[in-house]
Amino acid sequence: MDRGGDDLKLLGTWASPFVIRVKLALSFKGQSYENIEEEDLYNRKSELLLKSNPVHKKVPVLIHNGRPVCESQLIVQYIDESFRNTGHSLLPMDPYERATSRFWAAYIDDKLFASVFHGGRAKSEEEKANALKQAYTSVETLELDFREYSKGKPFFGGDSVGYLDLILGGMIPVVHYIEAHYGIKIFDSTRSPLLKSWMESFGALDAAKSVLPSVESLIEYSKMKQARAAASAATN
Ligand SMILES: N[C@@H](CCC(=O)N[C@@H](CS)C(=O)NCC(=O)O)C(=O)O
Repeated sequence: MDRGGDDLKLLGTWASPFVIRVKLALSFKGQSYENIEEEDLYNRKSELLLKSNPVHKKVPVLIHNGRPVCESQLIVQYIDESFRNTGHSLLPMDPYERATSRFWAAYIDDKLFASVFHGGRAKSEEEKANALKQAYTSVETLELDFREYSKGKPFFGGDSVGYLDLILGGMIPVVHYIEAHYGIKIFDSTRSPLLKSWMESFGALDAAKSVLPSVESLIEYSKMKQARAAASAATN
């Protein structure tokens, strides 16, 4: 990988779907970077994060030659535009198709990701069931979009990976984790056969495999977080 005089630093936490999508973009564009892990994102944010993303104070932040770029969807677009000559283009060239890609990226975060996230934090079984229902509805809508978008090809980008593949690709580890931990299949062969095979094809690509954390590491991480929360509840 050639840094080509570009200094890239990525502030993140390894399990975050938002951070993973940025890592995927850097990987598919063949860019190396310095990975800076926030040690304790929810209790003590680093000075670098507070200085780089003073508005939201969230990861990921990509620092390119000293200048921070925030918000994962915008970072992926920035990477695509900044490294036009390496790898292939992620967003389509046609303005209408670009707008449509951005529309579906927002849908993935605002509907699918949001319901999965709420399901994980639900306080009651009813809340959990509602979140899951919402997630399935979003998956069905996205399946229809994928059918139209991919035109029988394996990826949202057609024969090669594009913007939406990376945006949704960041969620793959959490989808595997939910299946392993709760026995819930977010993408399955009845509701979303195309997305299920998309997930398998995408996850098998070298540029994705080198980035996506394993389900085992996420299970360990979640156990560690639960133990930490229990310990802090016991001392308070
Ligand atoms: N919309 C943001 C969401 C980023 C986000 O929620 N990051 C989480 C980690 S997964 C975070 O930094 N949370 C810290 C906090 O909420 O204080 C993006 O796409 O970058």
